[in-house]
Amino acid sequence: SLPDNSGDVAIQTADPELKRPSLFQVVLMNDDFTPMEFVVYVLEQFFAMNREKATQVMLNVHTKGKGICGVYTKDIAETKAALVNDFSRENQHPLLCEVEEIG
Ligand code: NFA
Repeated sequence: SLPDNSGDVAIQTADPELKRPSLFQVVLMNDDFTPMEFVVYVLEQFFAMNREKATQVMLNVHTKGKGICGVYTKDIAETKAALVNDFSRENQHPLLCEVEEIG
């Protein structure tokens, strides 16, 4: 038998505009107590950095006071920051991860 052609089919006429999502930086804050090796471990595990990159970012946070770990959409940035903060708290370190909207 022939295929059924009777169903309604919506035809797209104009270009739908896709708006780019707002971007958010996940930022790590320096403190006096969290061990450097813990910060490097966090950057490797939660932000997929290799040892060299993680060490570079950790030292940047240590000397400048804060530093960017990555740039994501809102939900992903907030989830990453919450996972890092939970992990730091579980390990009794004061390490703080924040989310900042990019201007
Ligand atoms: N300042 C911490 C120390 O001297 C290391 C650190 C780096 C902490 C980056 C937080 C973020 N042990």
